[in-house]
Amino acid sequence: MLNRIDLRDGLGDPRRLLPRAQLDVSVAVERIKPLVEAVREHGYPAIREASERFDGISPEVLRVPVEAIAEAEGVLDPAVRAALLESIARARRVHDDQRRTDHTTRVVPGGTVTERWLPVDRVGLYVPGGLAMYPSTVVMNVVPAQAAGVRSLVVVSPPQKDNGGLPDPRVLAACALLGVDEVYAVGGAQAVAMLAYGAAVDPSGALRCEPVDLVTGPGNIWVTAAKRLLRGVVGIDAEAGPTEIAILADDSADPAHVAADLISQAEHDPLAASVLVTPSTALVEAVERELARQVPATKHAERVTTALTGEQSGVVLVDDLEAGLRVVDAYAAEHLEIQTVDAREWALRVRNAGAIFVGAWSPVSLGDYCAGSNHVLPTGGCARHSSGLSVQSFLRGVHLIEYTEAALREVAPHVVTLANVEDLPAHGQAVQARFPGGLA
Ligand code: HSO
Ligand code: ZN
Repeated sequence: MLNRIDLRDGLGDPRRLLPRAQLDVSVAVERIKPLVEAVREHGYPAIREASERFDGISPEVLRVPVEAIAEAEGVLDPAVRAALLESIARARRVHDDQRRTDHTTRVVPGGTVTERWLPVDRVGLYVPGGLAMYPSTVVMNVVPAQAAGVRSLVVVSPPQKDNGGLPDPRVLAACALLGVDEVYAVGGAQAVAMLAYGAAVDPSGALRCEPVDLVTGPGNIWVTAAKRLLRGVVGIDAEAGPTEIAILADDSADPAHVAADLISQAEHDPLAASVLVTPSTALVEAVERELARQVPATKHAERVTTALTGEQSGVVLVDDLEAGLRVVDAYAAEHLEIQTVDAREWALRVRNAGAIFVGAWSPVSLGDYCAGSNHVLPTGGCARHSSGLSVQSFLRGVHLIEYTEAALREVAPHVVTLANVEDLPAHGQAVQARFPGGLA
């Protein structure tokens, strides 16, 4: 069922031969421009109109009442509650550990540079609500923001017809468990525009969503397009595309597990990518047999089949694991599993991946929910230059520069020389003015 790409005998450049979902975000950007402009200009009525059009519903008051958030927690299934609390606790353990402390470097006697890590003041966290509901994504956005010390955080999530226009109750319950009380029933590009510009959120204009400084979280192509368009007005995390799993495996891998893991991420989206990279034709045959058995039995078989048979998914046959390593590095998957002998050694040699799942007992699904790691990860090859969401995503490093008179005097001639080389003599003068008696 999987496409086959044969890279054995060094055939071709892996970067060009590997499949990837083709999403044209720039076309989507053009399409949403009028909507974003309308939200900037008119606020509330434009948001309502867009929600009605795209989600088929919109509550009159866009801010979710705190009572509704508390109520959602109250009616939460105890097993779901326990699982979410476990997910939160593990994520907190990891993300609290990522906190950075201020650091002072003594450059010369009397001259220091201190790097201070300051949380962003106010952030907007996008929680999708399309083909699936994502209370786990609330956890993955909120936990690092809170660990970073963000004081004001708001969650936005699309209104659901079957919840009277409020976001999914399990999303609201996750907000309650995390102590988030500012939630808006708004999704899509209109949500990102509301976060960027701020807007009234009720007919009278008494309630408002104030603009945020940073928007994070995954979303569909319209959300991604809005993030791209509004970058600069607000900060954004990486642009999120359809989810991806690559598995580097050898004969030691269990084909039933490999197939199950490929299916697990294909379940997200017909455009999801599932890629197996292996030197073992025996494994490929066994995985195909497993797929033939497991896919028809899975709940979202149609979506999974579309994803697995799409051009973005497939098997890449390589000469050996060394060649496989080059392929997975070129592909830079959002999620990379290593199911080989000596998995950890191979994992440590990987250069490009959003997150690496090492060995037989660390499947991507564990990371999606309960490993403690973050599941908001770079897709589409962005792992070559970007990282997943972490405490760092919500911090800014600010330098404090502190020099004494003697330390400035000592380096002043170099500053003056560099200023003159750039034909910016007033820069040099700003230093010389402090030493009217000359520098010597
Ligand atoms: N695999 C998705 C995250 C997720 N999975 C949420 C289940 N729920 C992108 O990393
Ligand atoms: Zn997932």
